[in-house]
Amino acid sequence: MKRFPRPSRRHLAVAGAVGALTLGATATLPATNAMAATGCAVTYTTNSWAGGFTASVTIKNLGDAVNGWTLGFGFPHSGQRVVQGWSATFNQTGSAVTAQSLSYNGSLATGASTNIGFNGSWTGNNPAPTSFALNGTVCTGGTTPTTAPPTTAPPTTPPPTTPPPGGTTPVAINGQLRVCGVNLCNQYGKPIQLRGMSTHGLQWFSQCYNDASLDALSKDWLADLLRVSMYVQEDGYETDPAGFTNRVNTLVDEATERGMYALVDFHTLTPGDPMFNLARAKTFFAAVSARHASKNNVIYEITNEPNGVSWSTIKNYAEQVIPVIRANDPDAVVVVGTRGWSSLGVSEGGNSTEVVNSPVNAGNIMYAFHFYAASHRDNYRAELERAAARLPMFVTEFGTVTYTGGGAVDAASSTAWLDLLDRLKISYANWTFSDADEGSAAYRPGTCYGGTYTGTAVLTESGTFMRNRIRTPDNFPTS
Ligand code: IDC
Repeated sequence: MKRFPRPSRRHLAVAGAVGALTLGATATLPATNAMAATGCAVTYTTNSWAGGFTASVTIKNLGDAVNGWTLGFGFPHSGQRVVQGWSATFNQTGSAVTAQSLSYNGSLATGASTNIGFNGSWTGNNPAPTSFALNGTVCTGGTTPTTAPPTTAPPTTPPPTTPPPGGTTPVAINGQLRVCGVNLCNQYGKPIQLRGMSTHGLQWFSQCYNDASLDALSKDWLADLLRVSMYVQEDGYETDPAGFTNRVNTLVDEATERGMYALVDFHTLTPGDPMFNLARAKTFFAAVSARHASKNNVIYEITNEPNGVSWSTIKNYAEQVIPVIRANDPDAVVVVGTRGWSSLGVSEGGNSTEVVNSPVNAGNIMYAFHFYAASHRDNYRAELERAAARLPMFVTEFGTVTYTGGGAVDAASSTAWLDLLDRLKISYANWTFSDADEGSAAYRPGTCYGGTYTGTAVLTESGTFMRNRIRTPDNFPTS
C-alpha cells in the first residue's frame, strides 16, 4: 500500500523526500518544493501521526516585493483539514486553503522568506499539496527536478499514535493554563511559574518591540511571558482606541509566534478608579478576546493599579469586565488588580483580608501584586506570602528599583523578592523591557535605535540582573 502518495514529478523536489525516508520512524512526510520560475518557492514539511499532523510552510518570494500576501493551496485528499494555524489567518473551503499574512509578516521583499504553520487532521491519507499560489501567482515554474523521484517504498514503521510534543517553547510545553487552588497550572494540572518582562508604555516605546528584540526575549533571555502594557491615559488607548487595539493584537501575535505567553495589561494608573475606564475596558477586551479566542497563551490583566478606591469598587469593575472576556474566550485566565496600586491594599494601610473575605465572583482568576524592590520590603513580602496561601497571586509588574521607576537597583531586596516568588511559584513580569532613561529599564538608553538586543553589552544593571534570573531553566512538569 502506498501510504504517502508522491506528488507529481512536475512539482517535486527530491531532497525532502529523501529526508523523509531517513526520518521514516517519525513518519515525516516529504517536503515539497513548488518552485516558481518567477513568483515564489514554497517548502511544505509535515510531522504526521495517526489522524493528525503539524505542517511547516516556508514561503519565499521570488517576484516583486509584496506588502500583504495570501498563499493558496489545495489538499489532495478530502479528509485533510486545517485545525489551528499560526503566523497567518487560515481559511479552508472544501479542500481549498488560504493563508493570509498578518500585520507583521505581510511585507516580503524580493528573495525574502517567511514561515507559517498549522496543526491539521487527516483521514485516509495525508499527502502534501502539490501546487501553491502566492497572491494568485501559481508557484509552478516548471522547474525540472534535478534528481529522479524516489522509488523506494514508503516507511514500513507505523506512525506513532501519540502526537509529538510540538516543541519546547513555554506554550508548547504548558498549553492552556488554568488556576488550580492558589496556583497557576499547566495543561497537566501542575503548578508552574512564568517569568518574563513587561513592555513600557506602547505609546512611548513601540520602537523597542520588533522581531529582533522579541527574538532576544524568547531565545536569549528564555522568557516565558511578555506583558503588553497598554496605557489608557497619558496619550494611550483613549486617544486612538483602534490603533492601540491593533498594536496590542500584533504584539500578542508576536508572542504567540515565539511560544511565549502574552499578558494583556489594560494599564490604568491615573485616575486610579477603574470605573472611570469601564466602558473603554469593555470595548477593548471585547475586541481583543474575540481576536485571540482560539489561542491558548493569552492572559488578561483587566486593570493595572487601582488606587484611591475601595476593594468593593474594584470587585464591581471586575465582575462587569470578566464576563465580556469570558463570552469570547471562556477558559482564559484573568488577573484582577488590587487596592493601593496592586499592593493588596498595603500601600493604603490595608491588607489582603478584604479580598479573602470578598473574592471576585468568577472562576479561573488571579489577583495582582506589584512591588518595587527598593521601596517595598519585608512587610510587603510578608503580606504577599500570607495572601498566597489563600489567593492565586500573579506579580504582573515589579521593579528592581524604587516605585518611581528610577534610582539604583536594590539587588539584595530584588533577590529576596525573586527567591520568594520562585519558592511560591508566583509568576512575574519585570518593569521594563525597554531602553527608557530610568533605572528600571533593562536596556541602555538608545538601544532600541540600534539592532542588537542579545547579550549583556546593551543591558543596564537591572537588565543584567533580570536576564540572569529569567534565563535559568524552567523545569515545567510534563506529566
Ligand atoms: C512609570 C514609568 C515612567 C512613566 C510613568 C508615567 O516608569 O517612565 O513616566 O510611569 O506614569 C507603576 C506603574 C507604571 C510606572 C512604574 C514606575 O504601573 O506605569 O511606570 N510604576 O513608576 N507602579 C509602580 C511603579
